[in-house]
Parts: sequence; C-alpha cells; structure tokens
Amino acid sequence: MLDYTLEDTIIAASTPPGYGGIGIIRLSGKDALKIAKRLFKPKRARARILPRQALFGNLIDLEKNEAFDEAYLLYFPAPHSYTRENVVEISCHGSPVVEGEVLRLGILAGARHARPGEFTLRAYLNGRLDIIRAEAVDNLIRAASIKTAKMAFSQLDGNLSKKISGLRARNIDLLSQIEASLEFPDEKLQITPEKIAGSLEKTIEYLDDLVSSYRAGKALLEGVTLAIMGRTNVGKSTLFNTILEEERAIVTPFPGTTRDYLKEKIKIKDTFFNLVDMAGLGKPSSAIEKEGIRRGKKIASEADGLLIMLDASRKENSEDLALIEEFPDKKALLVFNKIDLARKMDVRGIKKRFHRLSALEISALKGTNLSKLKEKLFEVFSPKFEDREEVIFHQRQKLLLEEALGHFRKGLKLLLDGHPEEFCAEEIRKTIPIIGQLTGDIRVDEVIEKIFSRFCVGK
Ligand SMILES: Nc1nc2c(ncn2[C@@H]2O[C@H](COP(=O)(O)OP(=O)(O)OP(=O)(O)O)[C@@H](O)[C@H]2O)c(=O)[nH]1
Ligand SMILES: [Mg+2]
Repeated sequence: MLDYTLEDTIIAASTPPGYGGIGIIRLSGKDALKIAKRLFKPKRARARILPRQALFGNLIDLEKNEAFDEAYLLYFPAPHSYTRENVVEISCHGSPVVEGEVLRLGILAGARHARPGEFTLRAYLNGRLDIIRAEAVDNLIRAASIKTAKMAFSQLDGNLSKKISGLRARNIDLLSQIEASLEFPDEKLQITPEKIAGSLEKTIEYLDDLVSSYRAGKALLEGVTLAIMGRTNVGKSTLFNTILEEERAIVTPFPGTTRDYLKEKIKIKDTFFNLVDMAGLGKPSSAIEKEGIRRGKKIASEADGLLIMLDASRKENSEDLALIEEFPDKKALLVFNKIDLARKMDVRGIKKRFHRLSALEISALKGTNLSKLKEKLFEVFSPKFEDREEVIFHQRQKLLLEEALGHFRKGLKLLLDGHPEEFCAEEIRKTIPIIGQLTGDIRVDEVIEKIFSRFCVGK
C-alpha cells in the first residue's frame, strides 16, 4: 500500500544503480537538511549551506570519524523544490558502495528509504504536479526516442493538463448556463439548444481526436509490434535474424522449426518495433506445432502490423493466398523471400491481386533489399502523428476520456432528439468527476498506487 503520510523524511538514490561518474542521493521531508548534516561536512569549516548553491564537502561516517568520499550538497528549501518539501541532493561518486553507505547513514539518522515513485507522489500530493504531469515524468524518463521525450515533456510542462482543465471549466460554465436558463426561463440570457449542441460538438471532436491518438502514443512508448507471418520454411526466422544482426532464432532446412515465438526490439529511425518470429502457419503435423500455430494466430491478431512472408522460389498455393487474406483489417507488408533462387511464384500476379498492400522482394539469406525493407517497415508501420499536437500515452487516460466522451455524445443525442435540456445537462454533469480523475483532482487511491508503483525508486 502506498503511504500517504508526509511526515517521514525519505531517501533514495536518484541515479540508476551501477558504476558512474557521479551518483545522486536525494532526501525529501522536513528533516532532510538535519539528516544530511549528519553525514556531510563542508571542506571549509565555517561554510554555510545556502539554498540552491552547491557546497563542496566530505561524506563522513561520524561514528568512526572517517571520510569515505567527497561530494556536492544542494539544498532546496520548501516549497521551492520538486516535492515542495525540503529537498537535499548529495552528488557523490557513482559507486554502489559509496551510495549504499550514504543511504545507510541517512537511514541511521532517521530517514526512511523511499518507495518507487514516492518523490513524484509527494510532488502530486503537495499540489506541485497533477496526475497527467506525474505520468509524463515517467514517460519522459522511459522515452525511446527524442520525439517521444519532447511529447512527454510538453505534457510535463502542463500543456495537456491545461487543455483538460480548460475543457472542465468550459463544461461547468455550459452547465451553469443551462441551469440558469432552466431556473429563470423568462430572463433574457437564455442559452439556445443550438448553442449547447455547438459547444458539445466541439468538445466531442476534441476528445475523439485525443482518444484516437492513444494508438500512436502506445506505439511510441511500447514500440510497434510486427509479426512475421507465413507458412513453414519460407524463411521467417532467417529474416528475423538478419534484421537483428544476430543468430537469435534457430534456422534449419526443415519445416516446423520454430514452435514457440520470439520477440525482440529493433529501432528504425526514431521508432521502436517489437519484431515477433513465430511458428509457420499451415497444417500442423504434431500437437506442439498445433499449439505453436494457435499462439502464432493470436500474436498476429493482436499485432499492430504483419509481415506476410511468401517463398518466391516455390509455386504459390491456396494456403499462401488464404494467409494474405486472413487478417484483412491489419496493416500488412507482403514480403517475397528467396529471390536469390529461381522464381516459381507468380509474384506479379499476387502483387496485382493484393494491390492494396505494399510489397517487396528480398533474400533474407543474402540480405538482398534489407535496407529497402527497413525503409518500408518504417513507411508502412511507424505511427503517423506529425499533425498532432497532443498524444496520450496511457490506457488510464484513454478509458476516462472515452467514458466522458460517451456522456457528451449521449447528451448531444438527447438534445438533438428533442428531449428536455435537463437530460442533456445530467450527462454533462456526469463528466465532471471523470475529468477530475483524469487530472487527479479527484483521488482514487488504487489508481494512484498503480501509477506510482510503475516508477523507478528515487523518482
Ligand atoms: N536460398 C535461400 N534460402 C533461404 C532464404 N531464407 C531462408 N532460407 C532457407 O530456408 C530454410 C528455412 O528457413 P527458416 O528461416 O528456418 O524458415 P522459417 O519460416 O522460420 O521456418 P519454420 O520455423 O519452420 O516455420 C533454411 O534452410 C534457410 O536457410 C533465402 O532468402 N534464400
Ligand atoms: Mg522459424
């Protein structure tokens, strides 16, 4: 369970574990400075610790009066700190032993080791960040590309939060106008149904766009999942290995080599792809193959995109064609493999027949057209969002937005169907607490706990 008490002073390493030039230990809470002083002594005996000014000193085990490193100390008095509490940062050498000793002495002096995300949790509880911005901190840290980092930073900077708060304010205003005109029907300042509808339509359009941006957000954060699909022996594992530039999957001349699936991350330009190699889809000859095929189909159906691989050195059959048509709604790329061998497949005919799909001829074994393939993967599968200002990264946000959207839609429909305006107002009213949960103005403890437990310790 998360601890919501803000009484303790917490301590943790904010830099990742391991060896490095420097390592930063952070303290937050009312006793942060008092505790830091128990293990840090300025080099100049009478030097004073001033807010936000780095001070050079030694780290000392006072019990034995032995120094074990030198360090800089930075003090951020409340409320001008990350957590809005007193914060002290100690920058020592990035040694696990030294950092461990600072933590040990800090805890001995009265601090408690922080839980994952507890610094940011305190920032939220103390009103420095709302939940959308706190979630953006984690996205920024984990961003797989600079593009993602910039989008996360924009949210951390408060751009999405501002828009959501604006939306909430506009709807409260709309609600009060509807209520006023219901209460004082004779007064002049009546809001017309047309105006209400206009306002709702704008809100719906905005939320709809935001909800649909989740696909791109998820792909940016987690990578685009691409399944290499094809019949046995067409060269799926060979291509998987060639793209990864390592002998990751077993390749043999025998059909049915790959049984389970393998998943690896690759980066093309600034997009991450989760490439999945799997069992060949076709008629299984054993129970293991059957299970492999079942898993393969599940992966294919959940993937963001498919690389449908065909062996161009063999004549196509009905199984090949059925595979191409198996997932008609998925983004897919047709890959004709083994072009180093004599061609038996009617490549032109198949391309023509499935002209809606991009296609490419390669040799996975020789690496022919490999760079063209990567280019195509990026072109076909990387998320397109250049014209988007805002992308949402979290399912939590998407689900709440969808819930609010549902009420706005229902409200609009009631209005357009000619029902009394109270009914519409009721739907708008239901969105207020939902939007409150989105920003964290309304606190749902289990949700908060889930969000922060994902964080790394020290953040
Ligand atoms: N000549 C040629 N042979 C290839 C090419 N790609 C793969 N092969 C060969 O085809 C055979 C099967 O390759 P795999 O990569 O194991 O095929 P797979 O689709 O993973 O097969 P399963 O795991 O059994 O479904 C091996 O002998 C590979 O060396 C290619 O581009 N050209
Ligand atoms: Mg294989």
